[in-house]
Amino acid sequence: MLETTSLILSDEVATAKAAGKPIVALETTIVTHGMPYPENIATALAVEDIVRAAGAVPATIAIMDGKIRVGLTAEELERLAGLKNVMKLSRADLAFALSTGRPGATTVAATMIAADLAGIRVFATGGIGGVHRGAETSFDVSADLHELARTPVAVVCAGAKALLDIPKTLEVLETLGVPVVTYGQDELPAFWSRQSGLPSPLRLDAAGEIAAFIAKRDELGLAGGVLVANPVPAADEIPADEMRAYIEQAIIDAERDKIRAKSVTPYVLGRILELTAGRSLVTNIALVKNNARLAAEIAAALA
Ligand code: PSU
Repeated sequence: MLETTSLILSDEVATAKAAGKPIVALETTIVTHGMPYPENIATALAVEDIVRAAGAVPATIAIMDGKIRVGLTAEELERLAGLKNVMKLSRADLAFALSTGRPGATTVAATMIAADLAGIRVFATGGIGGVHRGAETSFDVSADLHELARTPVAVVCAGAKALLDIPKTLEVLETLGVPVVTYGQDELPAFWSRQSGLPSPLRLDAAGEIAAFIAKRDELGLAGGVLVANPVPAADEIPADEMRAYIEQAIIDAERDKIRAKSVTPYVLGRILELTAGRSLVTNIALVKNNARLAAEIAAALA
């Protein structure tokens, strides 16, 4: 582990590290920018319990009081969710939050950086950022993709969020040398839906196989992480045919309201929540829990 004065591990995480127990990193942008209150807190705590029940230790990451906190108490999570002006942090501004003392939630990119500093290899989230629709003119490509290319953390997600341009997201991941492994099916999942219409570049059917793949990449000294795409359980999905109209409407609304850069994803997620009358949130919660379970199994197989 890289010890820095900016990094603080909770007692639970520090004890797990010392004992060589499996640890799963969890992000906080989903709490502050991805889900409404109080479902955000309830989900974050439930996800931690799922990780524990699967035999691993959760490490929820955020920037508070000028420190990277790896492992938060329920009270600290509540405090973070209740703060105004919490920054949505990525690689570019993580250190800014530390130097200015501003509170910050970590995106996939910033959570990977913090997890790597803390020596944590596996991270569960909902969906990664990617290439936005219209990126050929806006150039809006999430820093999550470049982080996956350079930081050795396996990210378990339910695919790229379907509001993105998924074919272009896959192309960029391929160019960057990031392996995309779908768990248990041939087709890449699309966050709220099990189907994306696109074949997954790679497929594995067991956590142990995913751990073995990660270990082989380490042996070869390959930089970067692995993206694991875990389809939302069938009982919880919103089929892709049905999601399409909601997503298109939400994107039209975002353009009308001139939403740009970091605000696009939170805005579109919020609009889709309204358009689906809350169903998208139920699906989002289910897929995050499902990802936490698989991440804990992968972490246990690696440990
Ligand atoms: N997963 C969810 N909801 C979210 C996110 C992930 O279920 O809100 C967050 C992650 O932190 C991811 C971010 O890094 O959305 C992507 O933001 P952008 O598209 O602006 O890069």
